[in-house]
Amino acid sequence: MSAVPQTQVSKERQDFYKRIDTGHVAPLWEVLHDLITPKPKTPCVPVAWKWQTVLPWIMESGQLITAKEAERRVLVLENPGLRGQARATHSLYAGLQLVLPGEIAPAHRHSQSALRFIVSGDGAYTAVDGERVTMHVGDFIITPSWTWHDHGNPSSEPIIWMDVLDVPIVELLDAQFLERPGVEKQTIVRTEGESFARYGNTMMPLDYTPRSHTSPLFWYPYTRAREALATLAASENPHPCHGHKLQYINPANGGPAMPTIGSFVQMLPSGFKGRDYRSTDSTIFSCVEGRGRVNVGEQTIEFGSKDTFVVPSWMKYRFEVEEETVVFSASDRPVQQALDLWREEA
Ligand code: 1HN
Repeated sequence: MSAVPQTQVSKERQDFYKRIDTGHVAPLWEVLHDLITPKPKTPCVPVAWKWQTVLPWIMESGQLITAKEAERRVLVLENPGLRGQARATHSLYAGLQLVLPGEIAPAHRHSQSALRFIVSGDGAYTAVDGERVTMHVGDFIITPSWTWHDHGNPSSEPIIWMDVLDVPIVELLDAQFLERPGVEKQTIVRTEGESFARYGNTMMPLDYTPRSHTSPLFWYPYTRAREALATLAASENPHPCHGHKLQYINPANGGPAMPTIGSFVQMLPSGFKGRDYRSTDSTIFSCVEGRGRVNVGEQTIEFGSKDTFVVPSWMKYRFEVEEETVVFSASDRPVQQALDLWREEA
């Protein structure tokens, strides 16, 4: 087996390749070195989207198209290494969605799973399978695969959140489905807060039987996450790479909130100088509070509240902050772990 690039290709071999090409057949040895590499070879590159840069564009989009006409008024965060593919990383889609006061983003459902991480605004809602939840900055909300969802903003201020979807994963598997009900808003069949009461208090209904791998809890309020991080920061030593870091889970099985997207929140205490870390899951970060720097490979990304940035697969990175900083993140880690592919190195 020769896994080195074939430089001089003889006339005899070229003729052979041409003949087999007509039958849709190709020689592996010409491409093997590119297919199986000693370490991850991702097209994804480190990148940051600064809030001060994107906010004016998001607000401008609000003048150009309504949420209804757009179906979803979102500016896609495209990784510079993946332009034109609507991807923030090789496996995940990310975008910033705007819903203006009085607007509705109409109901639909799709096989792709989505998360919403609220960046700016207060008092808009999303409805998931017949239950509304009011959104606040820092809240983590999931829209599981094939659940009806619509968004509305009865508040007096614009709301902006980050969407992360497993679009590229579902596309790879050719398992896309989308349905529109033909009505703008789904029928609300549950009281706001019902799911949280049932699944969000370290208790479960006695007769709970899982219908999927996804969490039955769809709203993870920032107040709870913030409180947990503050308590940890006061009681444990920070992890040398991650500070104080927690993952959002499915309370029914302890696994990730969604089977395709892992989601995390971490507090970096003031003066934190993290050690180098890398893992095979390219990760999308959104800074909630504070500010700092992340050194990724040769680059230094300065970030502050509401900025988004990406760390690609297997690139060493480390955090440094002067003030206490909270960062949300999402990646394809659950997929890699389910397939025994995930690796990390601290
Ligand atoms: C979608 O359904 C939403 O429901 C947002 O808010 C972004 C990006 C790609 C495909 C579907 C939403 C999306 C999306």
